Amino acid sequence: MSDQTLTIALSKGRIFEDTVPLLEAAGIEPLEDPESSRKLILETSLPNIRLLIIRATDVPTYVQHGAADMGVAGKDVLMEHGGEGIYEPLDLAIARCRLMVAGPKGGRLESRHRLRVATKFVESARAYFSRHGRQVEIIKLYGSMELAPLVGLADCIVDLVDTGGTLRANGLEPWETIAEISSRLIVNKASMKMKAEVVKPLIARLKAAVDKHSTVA
Ligand code: PRT
Ligand code: MG
Repeated sequence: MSDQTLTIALSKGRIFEDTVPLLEAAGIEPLEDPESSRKLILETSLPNIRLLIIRATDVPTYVQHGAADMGVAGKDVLMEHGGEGIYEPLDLAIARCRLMVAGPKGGRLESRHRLRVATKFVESARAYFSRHGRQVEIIKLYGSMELAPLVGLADCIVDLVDTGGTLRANGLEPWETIAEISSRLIVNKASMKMKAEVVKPLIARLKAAVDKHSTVA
């Protein structure tokens, strides 16, 4: 029989917090809290299932290469990664937000020629502006994108927006929506086949948890 232990990759913070109730509904309880423990590998109440705690943007990479069998990642992160070697069987409907173009209040996208766009979502931004036939110069940043238009580094930004509070606090406003974002369950393509006996029932249990959760909410 093949090895039926299962490794699930997750990031700390909002994804971990929103995924734990779904895992618990599927019968999997983490034995430690990553916010208080420094461990990167967490055991669970099921001896054959463990969790890896890694950076959100690294989750698809671990799953693609089979270092984790499964993972939870934002659609934003998956769009940047490209999805090679990965199945995306389930929308977990958690950590929802929008990927948006945003800029200074009262500014307009149409009025500019070669826009300078600051973002960490280089692939999604490039694809979006090219779909709309717009010439842009993409400036790659790793965080605090809101600062870029304020100091003349860029005309606008592409970033995730939830409440809009971060934009407002910096004199910016949303201009256009690129995509509705939620977190997805992802599965390594080989694990889906080789570990079908544990992977498939777990996907089904998580789907039931998501369905139940979304009818309550
Ligand atoms: O923090 P780290 O650099 O390790 O990685 P990360 O920022 O990718 O991880 P994390 O945990 O912050 O986000 C994980 C995932 O949560 C993202 O990939 C998204 O899919 C999802 N998500 C949902 C969000 C938000 N909502 C969100 N609001 N991720 C980030 N934000 C940030 C946004 O970038 C902006 O700075 O919150 C700010 C905007 O929020 P509002 O409410 O002010 O609009
Ligand atoms: Mg963050």
